[in-house]
Amino acid sequence: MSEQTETSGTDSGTGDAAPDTPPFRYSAALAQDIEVRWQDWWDANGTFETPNPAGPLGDADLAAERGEKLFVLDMFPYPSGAGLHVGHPLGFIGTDVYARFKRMTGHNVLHTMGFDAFGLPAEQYAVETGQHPAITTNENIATYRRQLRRLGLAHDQRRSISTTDPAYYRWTQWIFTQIFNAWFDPAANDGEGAARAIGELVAEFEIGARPTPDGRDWHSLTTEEQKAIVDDHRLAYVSEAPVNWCPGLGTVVANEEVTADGRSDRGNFPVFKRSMRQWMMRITAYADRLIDDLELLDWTDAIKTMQRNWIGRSHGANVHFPSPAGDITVFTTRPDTLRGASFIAVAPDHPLARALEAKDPDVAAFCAECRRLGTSEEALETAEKLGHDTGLRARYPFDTEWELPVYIANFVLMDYGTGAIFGVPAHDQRDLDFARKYELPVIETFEAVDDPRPVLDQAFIPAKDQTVRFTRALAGPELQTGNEAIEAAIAFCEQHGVGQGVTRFRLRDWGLSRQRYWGCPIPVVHCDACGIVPEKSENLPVELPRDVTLDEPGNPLARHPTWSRTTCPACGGPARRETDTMDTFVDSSWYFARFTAPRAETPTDLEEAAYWMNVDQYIGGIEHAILHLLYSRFFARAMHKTGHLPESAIEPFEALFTQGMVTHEIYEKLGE
Ligand code: ANZ
Ligand code: ZN
Repeated sequence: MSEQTETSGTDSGTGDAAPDTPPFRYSAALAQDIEVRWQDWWDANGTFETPNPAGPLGDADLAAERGEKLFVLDMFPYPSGAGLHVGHPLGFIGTDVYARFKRMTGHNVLHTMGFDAFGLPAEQYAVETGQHPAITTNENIATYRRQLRRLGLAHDQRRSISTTDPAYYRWTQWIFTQIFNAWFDPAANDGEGAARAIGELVAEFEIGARPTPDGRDWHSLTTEEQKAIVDDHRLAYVSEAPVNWCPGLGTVVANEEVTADGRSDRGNFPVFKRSMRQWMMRITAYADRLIDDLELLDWTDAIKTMQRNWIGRSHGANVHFPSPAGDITVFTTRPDTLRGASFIAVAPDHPLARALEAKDPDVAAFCAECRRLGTSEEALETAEKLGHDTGLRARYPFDTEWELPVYIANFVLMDYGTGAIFGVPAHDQRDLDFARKYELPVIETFEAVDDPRPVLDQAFIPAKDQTVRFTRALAGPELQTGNEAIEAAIAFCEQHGVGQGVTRFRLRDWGLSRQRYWGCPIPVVHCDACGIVPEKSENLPVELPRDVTLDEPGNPLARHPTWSRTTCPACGGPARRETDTMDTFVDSSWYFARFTAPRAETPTDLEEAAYWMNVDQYIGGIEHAILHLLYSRFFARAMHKTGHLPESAIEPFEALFTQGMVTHEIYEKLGE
């Protein structure tokens, strides 16, 4: 956006205008004069300040006089060095017009703008230029503020926050410690499941009301063993997890930050999958709720579908195939096709493949090739399907005579289901391609009722609610829908002790560790005596040190000479601070709640939050339609638990609109 005001030309309306120019022509200069004058007036008079019903920004009478509350929210921007881009005003002006209309027609409208200001670009800029990220960020925010003001947007400035402000991230850290001190009890809340305090879990173990994972008596365990069990339950926990590691940036990056050809969208450095120690949030505990509660929302079907697919709930069965190397357990959503199985395939990282790899150089070479080609879902979509016959034979669980070859296959993912499948070429296209390639039998288990025809190049995959004729049913009548047949097959497997019904999710826990400086510090310490201990709330925020070296690879916090040295909040002994910082998605998971009471000495003020929430209209980019919304929905549930959001706000965004993007094509059409 241009900051310049055009004052050239005969239209300028100032100075020695041509005699036939009217004195008050609405020229750029006159517009400038009027707008700036009013913008000054609005600022001086707090025209766009919106009263809370109580508290520091409170004015109960004024709030009542203005009318019904309305919360209009834009997705807050990352303040980049280039200033606002053309897409920002597209959304911001839309919400501003709407907010103004509502204000003029009797509503108390909350409309403000914050800055999602932690993150890699400022840090990369520091690496390149030596300018400290705090300086860059503050300059960029100042630019954005100036530009937003020039647009004349009616924002309540008093509520504007930056996620980099310690007064904000103090509460981001505090919420993190609450999540750390909680666990998910699936039995709570009449079997719906709910978060509970970690102390209650410990108490249940102590009195023997809850068995330990391996059944040993709680009191016979060492303190370390007890701690490990408790840590395994926490909603925020440390784990070894596969991550996108980007050596060029020296940090883990999110899936969204990786391009289709496996490079970082920032800097274009190669990205590798590797296992690393990571802080995680147990968002998967909420998978069912996060899917089911979508029903309540006034969002487009497209976005709901995106959320649903991302969470990816699959109902099916784990089925065990005996083999000389032990049982191979596969996950299937179509147990009704079991009688059409013609092979077993395991992932290259499956324990069975690993064991064979150590003994058999051919297997080792094949697995190495698979890893080289990449094992991400995206990479596998397009890659050629490759298999290696291990020579091992698995027994069909219902029939001692029938044996299936066991392959290692590149299209089987280790981190989905059990990392092993049974292949049914007749009813799965990928399995069919694989069977044709490796000359495996194609065995049909059902056919179309009206127009049965043999499977040749095209697998027969009817909708699950379509009735088909079973020619080789595992259980149930000849004519049944897929859904009926699946349920019958699960029951049959359970009766015969060869499998169990299970529900699986594609959703993974949220890995939030970043090995970078410009992020919110994870507020825990590591103590040799006590393990991982959250920082006391009176010691929050754990502030970033200012004096860091950004010109070498690696994590600037980890190499800071003194910052990580501290004392343990539990025992007072020497301890080390966590040097990972948080994914910026954490910062943006609750900013809207902070807007309701930006000066509260708690994350929010429940009274204000209850008045303002939910967000009545949220507007932003479709690129945030998955993770940002999912994480915010998770945080809202956590904040309800801690008493900082009302129960009605566990779905924080009532209505959502994605404004689309300004593209070159539109630009060209406008020019026509
Ligand atoms: C046998 C079968 C027969 C399958 C059939 C499908 C059709 P969704 O719906 O996405 O959950 N599968 C299971 N684990 C896998 C893994 N780790 N990597 C790759 N594929 C995997 O997909 C579930 C189906 O995907 C499962 O059901 C399994 O193939 C495959 F006619 O089992 B099915
Ligand atoms: Zn300690």
